[in-house]
Amino acid sequence: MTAGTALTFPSDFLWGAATASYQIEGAGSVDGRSDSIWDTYARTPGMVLHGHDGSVACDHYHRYPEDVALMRELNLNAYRFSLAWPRVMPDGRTVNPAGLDFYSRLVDELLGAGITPWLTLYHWDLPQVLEDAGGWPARDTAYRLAEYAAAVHDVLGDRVRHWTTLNEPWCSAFLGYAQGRHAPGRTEPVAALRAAHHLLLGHGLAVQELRRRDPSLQLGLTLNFTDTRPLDPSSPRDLDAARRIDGLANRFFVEPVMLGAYPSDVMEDLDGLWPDDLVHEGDLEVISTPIDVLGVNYYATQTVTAGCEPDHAAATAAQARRHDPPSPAVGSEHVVTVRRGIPVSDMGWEIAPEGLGDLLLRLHKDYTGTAGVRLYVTENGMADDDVPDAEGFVDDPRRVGYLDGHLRAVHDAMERGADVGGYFVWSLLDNYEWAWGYTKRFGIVRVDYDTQRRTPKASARWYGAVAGSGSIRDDGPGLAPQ
Ligand code: PNW
Repeated sequence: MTAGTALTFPSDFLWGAATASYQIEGAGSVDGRSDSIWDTYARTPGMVLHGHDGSVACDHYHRYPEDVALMRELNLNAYRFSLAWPRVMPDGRTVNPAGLDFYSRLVDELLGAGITPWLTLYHWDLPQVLEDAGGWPARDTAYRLAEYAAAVHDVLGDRVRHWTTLNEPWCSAFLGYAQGRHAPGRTEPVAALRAAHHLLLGHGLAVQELRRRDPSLQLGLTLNFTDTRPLDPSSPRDLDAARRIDGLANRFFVEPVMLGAYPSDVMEDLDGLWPDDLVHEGDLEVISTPIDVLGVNYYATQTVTAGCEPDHAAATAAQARRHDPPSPAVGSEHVVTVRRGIPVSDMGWEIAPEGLGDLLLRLHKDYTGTAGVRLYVTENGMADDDVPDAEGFVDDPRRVGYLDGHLRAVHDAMERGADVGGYFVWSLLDNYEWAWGYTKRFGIVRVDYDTQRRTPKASARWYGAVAGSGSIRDDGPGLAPQ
């Protein structure tokens, strides 16, 4: 490579891949694991495409040594994974040593391969017993999360330095309890607000518990952010629609954690829905317990318009008449997401790398920079067609272009001052894509679900070379570095 043609990242930059327990592990009833809300949801007819469930998935529970070896071949120096709470505490309260031991073996395997474990406590697989006791809308669940954090720390605290409490609480609360397109499939807008607050409270309690045990841990949470834009920037109604979605999806979560308060405009949007008894004295102090890292999951920009006047009752009634699923945007159900005609992934999500750069700079400037909190891109990637050749190899230039463009945006944001410590591609493996079952493939490694054979795609080769060199080329997207 000639001088000046590489965009180089810092030498301590983390080059990782991410997964989640329910999406890859399988072994649904092995070693004492109980059902999670996703097992129940997937078994409910009509909830998941083709009735797919995670009982086998990528069989990672049994194949983790092979998967860690793959990561090593791809030069990854970090791996983001989550723990299945129903493995660790099948009854929601009592520790199951056999379940926890799996993660101990996984962590040893990673450390042996020189890969930093990046642990997430909760990536959506709540023990069904805790849902039966009220789930996230019940305040008690927040305290259970802190107990679970402590139990995991007892066993892994000597080897794991990076701890994330929650993955994307917006999805857990609003897709799970308002829209019903995620487990547990409830469609109760007020319960979703309760869930959101209790998820954040659980995060704060877990951070306090972990900090008490070891002040030197790197602690944080991962949020999903969408760069939300108005369809017509000159329309006050569309501008209001974009403000509302940005408020509920982005600021509603980051502001209590970083600033110790819910955004006042969102509270106004939720007037009449937000329960008076929800926030107890001291909750926001707990939620804003200092963290070290903020995980950023970014996939797409979102373009919105106001379908009608903002009116919760009228908009939800209209949705029901159209037989649409309820909107996850509680209090802003009149807002409609539209396509603005740019390329989209297999999920129909807009491919817009510049949105990631804008987002990182905004987070750094508005929230994390002054607090000394480091940003990490904890998920970024795309669902793409799956056309394997006879050997099972997938050439996926669109994904290479996507990853290249987004890494370029990260590099640019860092040059403009954002403090970003690493990047985790979603995902290491093709896996169980929630309500889409196995029909959407996000992996840089192809999984043949009949044979469980893993075959690195062209994007894995590309990403492995990037991770190995710590740089991307500066002369256009999609080109493999030398
Ligand atoms: C994230 N949305 O989920 C999750 O963290 C992953 O488990 C998942 O596989 C990945 O992104 C790809 O979907 C999301 O509807 C699911 O806005 C849905 C939404 C956002 C993120």
